[in-house]
Amino acid sequence: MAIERTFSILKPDATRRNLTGAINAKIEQAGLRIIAQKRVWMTRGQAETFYGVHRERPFFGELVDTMTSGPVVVQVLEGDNAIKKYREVMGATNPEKADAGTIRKDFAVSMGENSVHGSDAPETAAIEIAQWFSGNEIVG
Ligand code: 3AN
Repeated sequence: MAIERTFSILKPDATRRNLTGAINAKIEQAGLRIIAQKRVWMTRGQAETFYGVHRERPFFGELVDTMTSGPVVVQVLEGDNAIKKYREVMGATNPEKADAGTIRKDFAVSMGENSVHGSDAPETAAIEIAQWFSGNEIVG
């Protein structure tokens, strides 16, 4: 199996409800290592850049509002097939459709406030990690 890195965000709905530790426990229980982590409050510009692929979607404004409504925790996760594994741990985008035991099933409020983000492919993981971390902040 390939050791991969993925980018994760614990969203404002999660930090607001003091769920950082509970979500990190699920991440670590799945065998993923948190090799970089910091708490930041995104500017609108940072959120618009981060979600640039969704710029034309009807929910873009709501997404940027939500992501800038409070602090987030940005992370780099490492492990075997980390991108796919973290998406399994996260659960479906719509928490009503998420499998039992996933982060979104247990913690998400709605489609917009769905507690976590995880990269969807190696190329996007590399871009997202580079937006938030410099090399010496990642200790694998
Ligand atoms: P995922 O985060 O599961 O990869 P994407 O990439 O389709 O999902 O969507 C990015 C983010 O946009 C989601 N995490 C969610 O917060 C928000 N989002 C997606 N679809 C909707 C929707 N129909 N209404 C509101 N927010 C949405």
